[in-house]
Amino acid sequence: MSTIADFKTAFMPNWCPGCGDFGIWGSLKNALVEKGWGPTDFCLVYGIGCHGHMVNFVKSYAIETLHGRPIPVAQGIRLGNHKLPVIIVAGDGDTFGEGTNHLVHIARRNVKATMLVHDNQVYGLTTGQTAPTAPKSFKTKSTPSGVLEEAVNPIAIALAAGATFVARGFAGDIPKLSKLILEGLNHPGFAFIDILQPCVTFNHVNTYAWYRQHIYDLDENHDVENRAKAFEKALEWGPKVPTGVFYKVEKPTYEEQTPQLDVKSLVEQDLNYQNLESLIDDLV
Ligand SMILES: Cc1ncc(C[n+]2csc(CCOP(=O)(O)OP(=O)(O)O)c2C)c(N)n1
Ligand code: SF4
Ligand SMILES: [Mg+2]
Repeated sequence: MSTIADFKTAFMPNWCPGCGDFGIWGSLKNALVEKGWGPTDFCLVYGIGCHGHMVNFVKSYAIETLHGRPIPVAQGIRLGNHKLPVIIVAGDGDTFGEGTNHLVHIARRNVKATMLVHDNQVYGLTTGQTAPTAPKSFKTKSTPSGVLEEAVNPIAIALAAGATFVARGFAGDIPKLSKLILEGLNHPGFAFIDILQPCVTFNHVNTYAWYRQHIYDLDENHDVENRAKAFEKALEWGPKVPTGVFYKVEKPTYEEQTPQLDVKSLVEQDLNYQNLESLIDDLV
């Protein structure tokens, strides 16, 4: 059993007042408490961005990686110690700019990890440039005449790549987001959660008010095992923006299919008996 206080650090968040990151921070801690995990029961892997500052505000095993690279680090942790649950906290820049390829591969491998994408449509930390999730025509300091490209569709990319749990949450609804994150933590495979996160400083289009007017919950009639239906819902964006679980199926994980991890995790294995001399001889 744990309590919210167990995750307290010496630092208070330095996000802009009203930032959607606060909602994700609170929801994650709620989900961890509900799951019954304490700070040493899992590892948080962060990218670089405003979201990554959370490394200072949640007490746990954690690593703040490079911009775009939290996914490969998380996969490395899983292969080294697949008994340690991993949660990836990434930005939309992290995930769909420099790190896009990694998302495709972790999804098709079905590595057991829960991924929370802080989707604010901008590069918050570097002061508001356009992210690949920004809508066409969106004006920022890096696109003063408006974005020329179409926005990437995080849900459709995760589905196409083969993610076994694909969901969208909203940072402005902490009770629902806490539940969704818990569902992601409980999923026995790769769980991708795109979280609509208002950036109150640099995104004056997708505000809390905008989301509240446009989002709706996928209802209980939505068949979460129907991938085609999930794609259909993924393409809805505009007057209506669906939130909730789009897709959820169970498949063997990468770790389960790796024979070297059958008996023990790599960190538990004794490396002394390995004689690598002949291998080295072959290479020299
Ligand atoms: C390899 C590398 N490339 C670029 C940067 C510069 N950089 C730091 S944060 C950032 C963008 C962050 O945007 P996002 O991932 O959306 O996170 P947010 O700040 O919006 O939470 C960039 C481009 C960096 N630190 N390292
Ligand atoms: S710049 Fe945006 S994302 Fe970063 S802390 Fe401020 S409101 Fe949040
Ligand atoms: Mg961002």
